[in-house]
Amino acid sequence: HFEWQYLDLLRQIWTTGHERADRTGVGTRSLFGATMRFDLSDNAIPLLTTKRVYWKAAAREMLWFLTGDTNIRALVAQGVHIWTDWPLDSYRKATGEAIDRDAFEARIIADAEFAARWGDLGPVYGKQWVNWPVYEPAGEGLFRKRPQGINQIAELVESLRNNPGSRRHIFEGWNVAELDQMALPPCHKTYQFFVADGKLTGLLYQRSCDLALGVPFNIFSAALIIRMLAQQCDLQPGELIWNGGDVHLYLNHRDLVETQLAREPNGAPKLEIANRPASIFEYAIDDFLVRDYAPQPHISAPVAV
Ligand code: DHF
Ligand code: TMP
Repeated sequence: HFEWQYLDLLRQIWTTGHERADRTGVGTRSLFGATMRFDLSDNAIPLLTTKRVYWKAAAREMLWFLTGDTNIRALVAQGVHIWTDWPLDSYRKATGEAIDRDAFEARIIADAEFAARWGDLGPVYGKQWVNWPVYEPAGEGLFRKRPQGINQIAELVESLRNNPGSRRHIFEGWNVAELDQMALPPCHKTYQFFVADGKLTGLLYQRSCDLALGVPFNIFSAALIIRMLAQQCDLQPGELIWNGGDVHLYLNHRDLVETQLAREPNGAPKLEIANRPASIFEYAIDDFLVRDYAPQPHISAPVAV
């Protein structure tokens, strides 16, 4: 079962990881450099079965990335809460107000100006993926920003269709010049693709990996974008190769780790894409159907901000 790779990594890091102080103050056990491979043929999707993963939140996040939006308002309006804690933390620190998460989200939805001021994550994933900024000379040593940046995703679709043998099928979130404006520098930062025998394989390089909370979302999302790209380019799905840099478990995830390691994978979830829209930018959440998913109960754990 594909999931043993994940469970083995969970066990290995919990038992032998380097214990380190981290940015959040929580502390982690950490392993540097890990790989998992997932077969995506016959609609197979790497969705964990040893705990319920809210795959629709991950799919909605992926669709939000593809719009280029970086404000959490559109996510919150769809009931997706995974990005709320970072703007909430900035807001609390800036104002000293002891607002709770639900009240903050309610204001983000009710008040567009408030959302514009407090809900933006900066030029993160979506912005870099579909609108990477470009500067052009404006004389006298000055530069101006082009109104429209580079759409890496549109260019990738073109290159997969027209030049499948290329070794340059990449999109990248790590815009060095803008890291300081981002709420968090990209974790899933580089995606590369490979076409052989009519199949599309993707490799994700993730520099920093919260194995318990983030990674279950990240592998599902990476498989999803491979499936969308394959459909748009008339290719079959090949594999997802996930490469982690700093792969860690937060020290306050002990209960999750012990509960999950006491379980065994069950079943083989499938992802069906029910429509083929005219472009990669026109998928809707209802186009995605997960079948044969009967996971074990969700395991909640605190997220380190
Ligand atoms: N910071 C940290 N420390 N870990 C992360 O995984 C992380 N991920 C981010 C932003 N910053 C991060 C964006 N992605 C959850 C999942 C993914 C995600 C952020 C949070 C999460 O909390 N998942 C829980 C609850 C999901 C829900 O209620 O919708 C889970 O159990 O999967
Ligand atoms: P860092 O920027 O100090 O590395 O902290 C980012 C944390 O968020 C780290 O624990 C990794 C985690 N993370 C994921 O695992 N997946 C994600 O998609 C995101 C956004 C963050």
